[in-house]
Amino acid sequence: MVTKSRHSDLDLPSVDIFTFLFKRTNRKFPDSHPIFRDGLTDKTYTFGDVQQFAEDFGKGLRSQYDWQKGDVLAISSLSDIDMPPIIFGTLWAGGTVSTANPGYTVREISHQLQDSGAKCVVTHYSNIETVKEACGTVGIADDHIIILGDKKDSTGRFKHWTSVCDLGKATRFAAQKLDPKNDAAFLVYSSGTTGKPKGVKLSHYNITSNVLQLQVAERFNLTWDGSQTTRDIPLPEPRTGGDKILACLPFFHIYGLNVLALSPLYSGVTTIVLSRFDVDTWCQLVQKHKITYSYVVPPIVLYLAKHPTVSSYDLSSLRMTQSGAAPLTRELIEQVYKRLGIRIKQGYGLSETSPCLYQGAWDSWDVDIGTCGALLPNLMVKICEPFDNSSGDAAAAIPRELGLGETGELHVKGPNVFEGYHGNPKATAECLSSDGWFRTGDVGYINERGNLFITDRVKELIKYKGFQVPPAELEGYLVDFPGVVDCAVIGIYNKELATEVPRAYVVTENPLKPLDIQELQRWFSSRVANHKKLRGGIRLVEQIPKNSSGKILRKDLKAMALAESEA
Ligand code: 4UV
Repeated sequence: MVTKSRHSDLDLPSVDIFTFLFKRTNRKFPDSHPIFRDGLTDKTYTFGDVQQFAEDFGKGLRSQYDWQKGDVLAISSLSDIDMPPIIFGTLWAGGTVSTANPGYTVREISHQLQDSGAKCVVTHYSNIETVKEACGTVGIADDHIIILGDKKDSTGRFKHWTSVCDLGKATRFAAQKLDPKNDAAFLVYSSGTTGKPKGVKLSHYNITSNVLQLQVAERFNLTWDGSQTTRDIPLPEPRTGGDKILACLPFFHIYGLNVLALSPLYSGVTTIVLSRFDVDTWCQLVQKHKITYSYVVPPIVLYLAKHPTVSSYDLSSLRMTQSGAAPLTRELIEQVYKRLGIRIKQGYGLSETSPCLYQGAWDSWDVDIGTCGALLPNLMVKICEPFDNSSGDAAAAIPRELGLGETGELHVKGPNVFEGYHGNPKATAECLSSDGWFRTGDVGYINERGNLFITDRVKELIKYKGFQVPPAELEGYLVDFPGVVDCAVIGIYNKELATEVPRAYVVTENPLKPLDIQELQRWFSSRVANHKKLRGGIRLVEQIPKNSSGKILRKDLKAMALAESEA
């Protein structure tokens, strides 16, 4: 059964992101309105600053690097208020932005630089050695590495981002003409339903649509000046200014990129940027800035429920909090509300959907607690019987549709569904049908109020604290260890951390000569980013369960893990 969103369809403009955000005629807030503020230094960029720096940076790219439409700029950095001008400047110059986790090892970042065909890389000074080495392996010269942060490079080999802006000030270029539905604005990396990370091509139209879909989902509750009177949950008195968002999620992940680095420029909500979450600083900033809204992930919710430090702060300014990127139990949401009076709703989406698909509502927060909320406007959904399509074309295999309340795989269709995987038509065909239906790889059901419950996944993906951990990538590393002949990685849920953690099952060449597990752990940890470490441990097994075509039976391994935990 195909279900349409209960919201009326929006009239979605086909326009590039720069024009959409900076040239719109119905903007209510002035250029001088503060949009991004650094949580630690209080350095602030107004809307006008972001636009000016973006244009300067874009012109600098064109004059300095002969920037052409479609060129890719990669950013490997924690969240920083200098990132939005760089992102919008790259888009202004007709480029595509590819964000990368700064915790990546040289091997991981090299893969993304190579696959995306990046021409330039932006990074923070603290990460320069890793990025430089990775650039060396893919042939990007030092003078195509641009540095963020206060420290300037004295060798002149790297460009500081402000020097690129300075170069832009002196030059005259017009913004590039773009095809919003076909030109890629972002290339973010996701493992999708199977295999290693792939570049998810998100067009300008995908992103602008999702920004507008989100505004409706928040029912225009978020306000820049505190003047609206129709909000579901009033601003705390005195209403000094409007809402304030605390941005503690990384801009390099699609969730933070959309809701924290882009959407505030549309809504005008002042966003306080915290580059690295720690519970004390988060609480201090909520108290200091009277934060009214924060986007979080389930492990942060766990801190709010349990951490002793939290109750020593005044967090009463928080009107709403949204958790997403991984499952969250109703029990934990209720604990937080009971302890602190903080409301938590949930959102659900994927890199491939720009990302938001479902959002909890403000007005029915208490009724819908624990669900992922309702479908955003302009979207259609169907719940289908899960099917194995690893060898085929999503259009050829027609899955059986299920009814309301039945549990199955979620398929969605709408303006924020991606264009396909970069340079990988096979992977695209496995999940995106020719008539636009995208299979998410997530399993769930929809209740009679239209709210979504995610209950499982049919795809391989593991989520550690909201970050993607692709099992196939980890398995690829493990078989390189001397003595390992086969392996499989699964996610197991760790209740104390409120997240999945990866666990490896390993077959050794000679069962009579056991592997040194600690050595394997050390060796493995040096090859992967922190979030991919095998925190669920390594287990030696005689064989990996597989079906007749050699596909790993991960469900059997999950059953083994469950039996072990219950023993
Ligand atoms: O591709 P990705 O890393 O993307 C994300 C996106 C998170 C979002 C998106 C919109 C929101 O409004 C929001 O609050 C959070 O994480 O990973 C996509 C996979 O993450 C799982 C699910 O398996 C997706 O396929 N996931 C995302 N949100 C949820 C979730 C959720 N609320 N509950 C359970 N799993």
